Amino acid sequence: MRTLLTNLLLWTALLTTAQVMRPLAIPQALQLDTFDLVTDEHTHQFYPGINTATYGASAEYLGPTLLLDRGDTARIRIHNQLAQVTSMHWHGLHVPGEMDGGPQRIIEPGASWMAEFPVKNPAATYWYHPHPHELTAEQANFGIAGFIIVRDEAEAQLDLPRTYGVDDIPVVIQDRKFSANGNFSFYPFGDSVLVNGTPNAYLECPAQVVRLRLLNGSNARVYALGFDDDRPFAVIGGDGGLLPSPASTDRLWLSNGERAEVLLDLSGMEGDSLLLVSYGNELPLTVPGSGNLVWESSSLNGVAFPVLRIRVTATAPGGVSNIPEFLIPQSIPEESASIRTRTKTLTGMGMVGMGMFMINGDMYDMDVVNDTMLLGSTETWHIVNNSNMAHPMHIHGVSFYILERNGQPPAAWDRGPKDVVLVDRFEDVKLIMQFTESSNGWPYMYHCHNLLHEDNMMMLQYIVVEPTLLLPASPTPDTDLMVSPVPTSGLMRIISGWPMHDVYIHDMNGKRCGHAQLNRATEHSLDIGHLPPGVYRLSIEGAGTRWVRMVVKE
Ligand SMILES: [Cu+2]
Repeated sequence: MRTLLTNLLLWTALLTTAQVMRPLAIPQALQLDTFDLVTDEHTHQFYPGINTATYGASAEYLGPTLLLDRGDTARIRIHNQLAQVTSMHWHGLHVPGEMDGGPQRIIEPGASWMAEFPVKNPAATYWYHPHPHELTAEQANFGIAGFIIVRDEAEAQLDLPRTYGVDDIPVVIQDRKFSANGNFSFYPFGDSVLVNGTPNAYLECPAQVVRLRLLNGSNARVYALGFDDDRPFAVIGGDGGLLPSPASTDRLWLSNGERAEVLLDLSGMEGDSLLLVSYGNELPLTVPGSGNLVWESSSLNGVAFPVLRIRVTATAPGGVSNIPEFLIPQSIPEESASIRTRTKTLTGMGMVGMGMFMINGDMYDMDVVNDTMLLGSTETWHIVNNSNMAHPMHIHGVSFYILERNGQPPAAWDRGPKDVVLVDRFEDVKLIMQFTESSNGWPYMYHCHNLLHEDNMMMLQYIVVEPTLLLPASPTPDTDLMVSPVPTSGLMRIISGWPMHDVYIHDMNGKRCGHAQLNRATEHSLDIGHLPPGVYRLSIEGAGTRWVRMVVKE
């Protein structure tokens, strides 16, 4: 009874304080040689006097914004103080497989992991979040996520707002469900909108051009963003870089994991205010966040609701007064350069938070490599959605460009490099991408970024290998040695023109993981079915010499 009363009081407090506007929290921005992020459990008061159990990355909720310069080396150390395993993924960044922080790269409780990689991406807004197997949604829901802002010389040449927290504002939008005791209730949808962890947030902006770096950090909700007076705004960039020129629109959909940089001209508006709204009423019933009554309910579903109040203050010195006409020239790969077309068909039926969704009939299996790409190659993908709802599909390790949506060119603001694309029911979205990073034995994921679908195995993985690994498996005159097939699911045939003594298998870390004596045979069947997927080196000795072959286990 007492608990019930306490809960009721808390809940009433929550409701009454719910209407009070609060200044938008701006995550601390850090620029360091080596970043140290501690993932840990915390308590945070989103509403005064109400404690909510959270996770954070060196913060009570969310984490600092990491500032990186293109061309530099990023060093980020994760110290896991959670009671469970975690991992950390640099969403959108082109990093070698072993640094990508996928589900294989787990960090045990109490352990640390140092990620070190060259910053190759163009200037844009990226983010970090955990990616542990079946725990991504929970850990992200509790609050582990943060912005990564990459800067480069080309962007620095442009007359754009870039004073962090003044006219260049990170805006991560998350809906959260609070239970009566003040804690988060894990659910696909929330009834409270948090921006940078702030409920009922307002932001004071100078009366000039301001830049919002929008990120959908929600579990499942898609936002249809616009302003309350339907004013147009300029989209200058998407997930992985700036556009050739600003694209004007009065609505912008943002699906889970997607980013957009937006310029808003507030000149002459001092003392005025405007409201960023999500027009959930405009979403079709196939999109999570719409008024689809069959799915999990939320008071925000299918309605327009406020996201962020912008109050316009005096002009700040050195502000930007015009939206530039041109931004960054685009270098979209030519379709003629594509060496392969893959079709990824999404199937399944379910709810927003549950169900069984598949990609090409498969669900995630950490021991299966689903695709093998050649390093440097360009491919065309069709993502075809035959399931019952829209899915935000994310590909690690690359940026892609949308070529077509159901045969039509994409909207102007969707023409930049991206890593998440919302594919609605019955849509066929055609993408082009170049694989420029090696997986080095650590697969890259591609998956639905609805975090509940992702944790429910709507995810597959691929590796990127040197093209020489996959040359036709015929004996070459200089070696008279054939190893096939590559890639293999287990069994391989080794045929040589000379008697072989030994074959040694090493993984890419140089660890020996197999040896067979061949007793002067010229043919041998080797089974590596027991080894995890990845790239291995075979050393075959005989005839007074040693031949090395790289093989791929799928
Ligand atoms: Cu999905």
